[in-house]
Amino acid sequence: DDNGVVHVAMLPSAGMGHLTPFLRLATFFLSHNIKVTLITPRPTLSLSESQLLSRFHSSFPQVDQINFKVESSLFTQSPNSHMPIPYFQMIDHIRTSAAKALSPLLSSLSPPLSFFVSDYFMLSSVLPITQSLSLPNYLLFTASASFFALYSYFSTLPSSLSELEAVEIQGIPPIPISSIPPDLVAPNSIFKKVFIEDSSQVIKVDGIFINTFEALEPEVLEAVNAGKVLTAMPPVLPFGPFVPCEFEKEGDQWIKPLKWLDDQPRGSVVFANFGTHTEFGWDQIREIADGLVKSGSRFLLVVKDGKYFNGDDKNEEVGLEEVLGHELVDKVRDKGLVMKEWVYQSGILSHEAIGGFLSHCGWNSIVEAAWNGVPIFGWPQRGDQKMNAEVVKMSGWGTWNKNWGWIGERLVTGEEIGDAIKVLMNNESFKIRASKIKEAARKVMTLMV
Ligand code: BUP
Repeated sequence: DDNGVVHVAMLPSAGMGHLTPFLRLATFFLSHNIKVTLITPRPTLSLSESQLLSRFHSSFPQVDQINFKVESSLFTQSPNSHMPIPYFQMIDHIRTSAAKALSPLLSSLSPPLSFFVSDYFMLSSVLPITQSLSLPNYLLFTASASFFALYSYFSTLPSSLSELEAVEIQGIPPIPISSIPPDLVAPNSIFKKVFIEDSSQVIKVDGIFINTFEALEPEVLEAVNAGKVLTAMPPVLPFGPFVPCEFEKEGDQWIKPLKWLDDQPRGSVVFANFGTHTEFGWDQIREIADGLVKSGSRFLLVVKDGKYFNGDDKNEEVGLEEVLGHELVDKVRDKGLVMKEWVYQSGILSHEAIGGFLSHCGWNSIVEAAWNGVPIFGWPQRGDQKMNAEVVKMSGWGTWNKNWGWIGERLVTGEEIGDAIKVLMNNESFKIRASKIKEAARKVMTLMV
């Protein structure tokens, strides 16, 4: 404005994988004296999101907080702080509600906005509004640059992908159809509808922030910015790695696993955590525990409790004794720690006792592992995760097994999981490559701040 105040409004969509990078980018703006207004849809999808938002706002009271109500006939009971409904249904409702609520909100902000950063899942709801206000509109793409290439190219692809072997985009390696999110291959999903609606709008934004960096995805970043993917591509800004912030630590519960790790030898522990959407059946959890024991490594396993995660609010106690049986529980206790709650993942990954990460390959998890130089064995479950696992494999600091399939396709046995962990923990070249990636990540950060 006239007084020289730069003011940004930011609009995340739903899910921790979207909210976390938004808040990390917000802290970056704050540290550069930019005024931030955070606009969030309420209720949130998970309890973790509403808790993270409260911690963020108490750490940064200078951030203006605006909530808008998500209208949905699915919210029948009294409004909760969070609403466990299917992810893309929630996204669909947020899109419709934002399109109605935003216009009066944005034009009344003071000082007037300098620019707007919206989630990529919100693009076609937001763009007509920012355009009518002549407000520069940036996207925060919370996934990889590889997935961004697919997203921006998507509207030029044939409407049915199922007959193709692979998606070929100039300048990047072909993406096998088996690695494309199943919801984009299926004929009529909400995800596909969102993708098609938004993909053709990408050229209208002023720029795209991505939580990635040159050394992590060199080829793709070159291709998108050289106009190989779309000739009219706006500037794509590799703005990562987004680093974890103090406010992310939840209550006291983050301390326990770190204390346990303090007693383990350097590089000896495999960390197994599968993200905020993954709901394994008990039979699969039993195989995971068995595999961890068979691997011979020490381990830190997170088995989720529904209320902290998306899509399940049963909040049932996990009866590990019942699920695993006494014998396995004893073996597990010998070598590992099992956490049933939300853990401070980026803190765990930074602990020197961690030697490897058995991960679902959510993009934030991958960038956090890169930041800390932790090799990954990928067990992608859904969405963009196979493409993310491939990014890790291509840069040589981990691998994944294509035969494990998407979640629920088949039971992955303890034997297979045990063997995978042995590969992960004993591969010297993964370690060397991972420390190179870490070095590159730290270098980018010194340039940025
Ligand atoms: Br689970 C879990 N603690 O216990 P991703 C996750 N996280 O701090 P997503 C914790 O949540 P997709 C836990 O560090 C990361 O910042 C984790 O984001 C944090 O996966 C975030 O890795 C999870 O992108 O799935 O959101 O589960 O993004 O693939 O849809």
